[in-house]
Amino acid sequence: MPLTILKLGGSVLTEKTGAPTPEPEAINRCAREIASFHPSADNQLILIHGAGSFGHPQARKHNSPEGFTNFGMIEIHRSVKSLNDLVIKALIENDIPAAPVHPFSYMIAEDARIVDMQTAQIKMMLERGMVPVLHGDVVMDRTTGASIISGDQLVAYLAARLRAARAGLGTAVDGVFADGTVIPVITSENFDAVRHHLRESDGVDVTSGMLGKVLELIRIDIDSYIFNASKENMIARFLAGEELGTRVTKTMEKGK
Ligand code: IP8
Repeated sequence: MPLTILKLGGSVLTEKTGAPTPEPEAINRCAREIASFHPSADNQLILIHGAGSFGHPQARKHNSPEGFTNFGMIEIHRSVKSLNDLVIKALIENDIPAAPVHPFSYMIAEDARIVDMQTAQIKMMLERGMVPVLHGDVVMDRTTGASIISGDQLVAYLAARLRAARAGLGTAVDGVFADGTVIPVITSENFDAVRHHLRESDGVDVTSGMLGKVLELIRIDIDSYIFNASKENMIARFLAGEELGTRVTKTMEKGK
């Protein structure tokens, strides 16, 4: 303890559109910055990454009114798993004991919301100083058969369930913008006033968009930050405890 949860967006790690294309330099830079945090049993870290071009185009291709076919689900999962392999490899090369944890294998959703997830393994990994690395994924869904769970939803779920001290969403933008400037704090108190500035998913992203990110983070009672992980050193600064980008939290009193 304490536990930090960091998500790296798919747009940071991959070329977001078109065929699955990683950004190896960005992946390595992220791994180097994470290494500077020295994750350990006393300084616990869970990493989550988005799918980028390894998941969104595939999910879009296989989405139909009848839901995902078995082979469609398998293709989506295998694709995002191959990005997870690249991330894990870069982390290990930077001396981080990173362990893959695939939501598809042990999570159940209802109507695209997580309802059942085993966390005992994750807790045991953290107690040993390992860094579990999860990702947005396709998962079995009791309502729809199968659904896409974003890394953002995983961040909020795990942060609440494992009582994280801090969470961060590293994106390719500086935070949540209103009229060209970054909004410093969003809480349930000012959410209605800023909501119209938040964009829903663009054409590529099958999940969140900025509105979805804020809606995930605002339900949980800890300080979360939406910041720019594409810029050098921002991940290291977030992990070192700095306030960056937009802070999102449930109520003003809980925040700093
Ligand atoms: O990139 C989406 O996760 P996200 C997961 O965190 C898939 O929204 C498979 C599209």
